[in-house]
Amino acid sequence: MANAFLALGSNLDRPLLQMQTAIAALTQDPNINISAVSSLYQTPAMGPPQDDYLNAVVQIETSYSPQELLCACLAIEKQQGRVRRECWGPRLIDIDVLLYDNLIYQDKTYQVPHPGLKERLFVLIPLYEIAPKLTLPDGETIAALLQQFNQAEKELILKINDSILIPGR
Ligand code: PH2
Ligand code: MG
Ligand code: MG
Repeated sequence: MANAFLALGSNLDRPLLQMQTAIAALTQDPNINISAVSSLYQTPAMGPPQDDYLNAVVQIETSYSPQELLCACLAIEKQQGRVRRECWGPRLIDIDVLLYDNLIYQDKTYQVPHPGLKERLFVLIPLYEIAPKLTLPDGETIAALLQQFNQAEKELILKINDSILIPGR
């Protein structure tokens, strides 16, 4: 079993429902066990002007290989009706593999750790919430990365509910 972290994001067509549906789909997958779900955050869009996003991070245990895990995430996106339009444009649901154990991997279409992880407060803040002691494969800690942002930037990442995403609550 591997320990992995996924980032979820949505800013189209009832984002809360999209986030809940994605978590339900992950729960249904026999090769994935959810071990932690962060709070839900409302975050300003990075990229072209568009609606705010909902973001969250999920920790899982999985018997999937890194490649299989990516395929499973893309399949859930597709099942929810995601159509890929402009790069960084609005999206129904985005499920990104952030980390997979201490793996460092890169090919043409897939990079672990996720290449945007260190620069994105909408990932770092929910990740820190569920894994405050986490160290990246390169030895950097999430806590140290977070210290590089100022308070004003952090305040834009709004925690909107503590447990709304946890199935059954
Ligand atoms: N995802 C993007 C582009 N911009 N902005 C926010 N706030 N949250 C996201 O998840 C996000 C984004 C590309 O994946
Ligand atoms: Mg993605
Ligand atoms: Mg993404």
